[in-house]
Amino acid sequence: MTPSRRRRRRLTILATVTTLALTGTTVPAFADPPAEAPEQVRNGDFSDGVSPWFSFGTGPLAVTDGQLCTTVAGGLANPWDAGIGQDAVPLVAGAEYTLGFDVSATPGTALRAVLQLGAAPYTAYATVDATATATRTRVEQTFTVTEGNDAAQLIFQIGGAAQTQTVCLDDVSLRGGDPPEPYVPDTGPRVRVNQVGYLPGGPKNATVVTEATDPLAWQLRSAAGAVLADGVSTPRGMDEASGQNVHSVDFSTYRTAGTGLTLVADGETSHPFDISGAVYEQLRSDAVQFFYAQRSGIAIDGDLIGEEYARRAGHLDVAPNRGDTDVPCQPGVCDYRLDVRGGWYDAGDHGKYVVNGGLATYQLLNTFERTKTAPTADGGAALGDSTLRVPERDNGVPDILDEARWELEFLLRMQVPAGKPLAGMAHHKIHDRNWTGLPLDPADDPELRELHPPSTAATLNLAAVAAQCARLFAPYDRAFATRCGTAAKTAYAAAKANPARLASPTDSNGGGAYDDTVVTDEFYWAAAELYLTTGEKAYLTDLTASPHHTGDVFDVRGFSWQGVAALGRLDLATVPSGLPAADRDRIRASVTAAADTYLAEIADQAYGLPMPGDPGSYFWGGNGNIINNAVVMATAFDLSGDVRYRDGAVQTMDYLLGRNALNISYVTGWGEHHAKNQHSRIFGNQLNPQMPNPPAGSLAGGPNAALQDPFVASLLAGCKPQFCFVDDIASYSTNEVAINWNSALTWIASFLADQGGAPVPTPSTCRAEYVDYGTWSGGSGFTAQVTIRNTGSTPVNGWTTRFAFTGDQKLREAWLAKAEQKGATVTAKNESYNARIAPGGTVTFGFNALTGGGAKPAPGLITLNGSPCS
Ligand code: 9MR
Repeated sequence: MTPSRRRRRRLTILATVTTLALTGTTVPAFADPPAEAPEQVRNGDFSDGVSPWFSFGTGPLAVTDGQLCTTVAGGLANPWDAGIGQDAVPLVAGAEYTLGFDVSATPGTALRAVLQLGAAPYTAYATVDATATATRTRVEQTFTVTEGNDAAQLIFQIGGAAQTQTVCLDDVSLRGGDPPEPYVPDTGPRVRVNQVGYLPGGPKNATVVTEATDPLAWQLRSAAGAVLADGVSTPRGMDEASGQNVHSVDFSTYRTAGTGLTLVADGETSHPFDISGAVYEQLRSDAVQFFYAQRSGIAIDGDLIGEEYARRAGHLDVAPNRGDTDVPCQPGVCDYRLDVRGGWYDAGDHGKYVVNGGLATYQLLNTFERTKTAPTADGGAALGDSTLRVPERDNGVPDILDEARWELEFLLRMQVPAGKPLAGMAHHKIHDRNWTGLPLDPADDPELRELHPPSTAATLNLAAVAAQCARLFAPYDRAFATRCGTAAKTAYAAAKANPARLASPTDSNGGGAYDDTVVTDEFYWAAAELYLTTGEKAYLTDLTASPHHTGDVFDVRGFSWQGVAALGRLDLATVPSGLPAADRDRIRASVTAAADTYLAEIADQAYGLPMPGDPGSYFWGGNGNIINNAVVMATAFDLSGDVRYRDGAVQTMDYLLGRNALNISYVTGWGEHHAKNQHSRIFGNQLNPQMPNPPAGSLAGGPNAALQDPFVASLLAGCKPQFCFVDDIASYSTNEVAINWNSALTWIASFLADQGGAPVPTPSTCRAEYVDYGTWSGGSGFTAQVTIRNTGSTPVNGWTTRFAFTGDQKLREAWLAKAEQKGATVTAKNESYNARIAPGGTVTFGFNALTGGGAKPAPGLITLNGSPCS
């Protein structure tokens, strides 16, 4: 700043600061801080749009002619009943700052800028009072703060005027304090491992960051330091994703269980890890627990998940909440109000979005559905009733279905009621009218909640998961299953009648847009789920006519909420259906072909993850996509029994749990050094020590080379893809929590937990034939017969075979086998007289069953002693 400009500024201060509040912590000063004083406010000129500014008690925040403007109603009781602010402003005790801003208000009002603790007791560190008129004026004030806070809140309190105002701000600046430290992440030892551990029978890989170009000696050491195994590394050269010269280490041949092991190479000792069949057992339950902690509309019970997570019910219209039991639409969108209580908060915000809720619900339901047929899943016992931390424990329903139902009930409420315009469609989302600050307990959110327009994508998400609900809940709650089935059909029909109602990409005030211009994939997914549930030809016709039925749906960069054709494809591959065998085989082959692509990517990447190394492969929420590639590999394993696919899924987890450039586990509470400051209004510990960190098992979004929030835009400029992440609550584009990422984690954690103790199924040595002899008693029951042929070269001595009904079919009695049914899964064991199946020989058993509702195709997957039969 030139001296003359400085003088001009001082004159402005004297001319425009009407009141200088002398609070206990504010000391006025009229000396300029050094000209080079660092800027502490992000996006103060609004050149990047609204973010990271938030507001409360105002109309929508918008950038107009380069200024941030909003409206505020007259007659509010207090100045702090409406405000505009930003979080995570660092203040150093004893340092001098100059706060400056341009402001105008029409017709005109007093306002107050406060630097404060962003949560009760809202300690003020500095306060500047000003008067805004219709003429844009600059306000500047210099002061010393006596109390520091690494992440204070800057708030412009603009409530309390008698008349309604339009307020605009520009060039907001807080100069002073410490220059931002050059950011150097703490990456710990240069030997990068899965910090949690490895399965005894699984792959064991690590990465060493080194200058060395020749192979390095490595040693696997016990907790006491004894050398358990050794070998040499493989130089891999420069890794594109990290910009590092690296070697890889493979110690898969060491299979003995142990704890506190380390890997030593190049003079560095890795973080400790275990080798154990149980490494993923607890993650199965932790990953689901996240959903309970995110529940809206119910008090969170500390006895269930820890006292620090206990909180009041959010958004049940108890003041200051204004939702969600009687929510209006955005102006002009509808003339009715809906009760849309419940569901999960999407992520770090308090929004609830049908699109993303759909994917997350699908994955929880599919985590369960997999257990019905997957050879290693033990019939779902580990996700059954009273196994997880949900308040509905002990109700006779598998706990993972209970958790999914919390969102399903919400999704059903989002459907436009009969008799209203667009009846049967689903509203795209419901959220706060404006972005709120952090942290914020849901029960304290004062913002108006609004329903946004119905969309085709949301409607098809509802159709798809409601169809899943209909078949999966059928054995447990017939009435609920029927309600889901009806909603699914109505939604699908409404989407067909309104195929191009797209959510607006600019509708992102107070919540995410979740816009999507291509909905053919949603149509495919919904048709697939409806067909699998009902067996009805109309849905089969629609899904086979879809370009996605034969197109490549498995992107090398994974799938997420915007592209959901893979969900339909995966379910058509695994859920029993009447699809012609050739088509089913083609679909299954497409899953294994995609898994082959991901395996090739793993082999290419020195950090062993199934994602390319270019910056475009590191995007917002990419950790979810990476896991979803593992889901495809895991499904390929479930279908084929080929352990290369299982190992690909297992190895993907190494990357997420520490084998990466930052040496960080992206799952809270898992691994020596793990992410714990994810962007969240609920888990706001970094901003308010009274609040908790995210619960163990919460997945961070992950490195995002596009640096899409102002915090990382300045902190990490120029980062190599794997370094484009910071464990700071301010970074929503790299480090948020979200239901669709934790649903991917839930799926894979359950799969991985199943691999620990499970014997590795040998590729199939049996062929199964299922013959349905048709219905009797007016259609209420049917008779079927199963024949198993031993296609191996050794006799089978004692057999257990398993298959699953699609919906509510109920086994009545079996002959030539001892059979029982749990949920939809049937297990049949030999009688004493037919225990042996000679090579090339067969056994046959039969049964009578009640038809129930929905489709009753031949089970697509029948296992013999844990191995899938062809
Ligand atoms: O996960 C979403 C990501 O794919 C988008 O690129 C991003 C920007 O539109 O939005 C992400 O979703 C956020 C949503 O919009 C609002 N709630 C938090 C979600 C996770 O960051």
